[in-house]
Amino acid sequence: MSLKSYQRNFLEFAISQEILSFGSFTLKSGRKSPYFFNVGKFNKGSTLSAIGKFYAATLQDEKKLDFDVVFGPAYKGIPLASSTVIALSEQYNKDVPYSFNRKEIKDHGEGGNIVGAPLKGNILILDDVITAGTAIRECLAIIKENDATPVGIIVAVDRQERGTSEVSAVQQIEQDYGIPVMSIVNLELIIEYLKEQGGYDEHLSNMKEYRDMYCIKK
Ligand code: OMP
Repeated sequence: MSLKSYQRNFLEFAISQEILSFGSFTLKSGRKSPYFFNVGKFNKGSTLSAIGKFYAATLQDEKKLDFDVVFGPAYKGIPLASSTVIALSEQYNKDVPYSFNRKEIKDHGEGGNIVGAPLKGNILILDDVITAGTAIRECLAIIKENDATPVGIIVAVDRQERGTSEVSAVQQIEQDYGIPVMSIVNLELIIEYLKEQGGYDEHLSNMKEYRDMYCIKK
């Protein structure tokens, strides 16, 4: 697997903004990880605008998907989906509807728990990170409850971690739902980038150890 230029730019940007950081982090799964991708650090206009462009570039580059609506699950998917549809409109002249869910049911005003474009037709789910796939499976359930059809998923980082079988969480979702899962980068590409840059020896050996323990073998 080799890095494309937008992936290299993305990693340079994410590391410089400390969105991708190295150290010791406890994940939702309880695993102790030597790296973490923190969407909470997209906390100003320039970084949020940049991340939308990276998602949009990946969508342009990856399998051509026929989708009607981009769905950004609450909470972290909301600004990411918003910034991606802005990038699709401004950079690729694609005016894509988008929506997101409320975590709390609203029973007054317009009611319901979907905000934005109606959740109908072919849906592209856009979220931050897939580790075990729990968050994405919850989101797929929301799409199904609304009688819409999930046709693809895009995340910034596929951590390539195994769940209960020998395939990764992403591969398991692709098999279970029959839809593609795209990512701007994955663990393999992050390792590739660190090697290419040099000076990350300690982090690299921790990342490789983690990969051997929890991730799929390429
Ligand atoms: P899964 O639901 O196990 O796929 O974990 C994905 C979620 O974990 C993300 O939506 C984040 O809330 C969180 N997470 C990160 O944000 N960045 C990481 O690098 C790793 C995780 C994580 O806890 O696994």
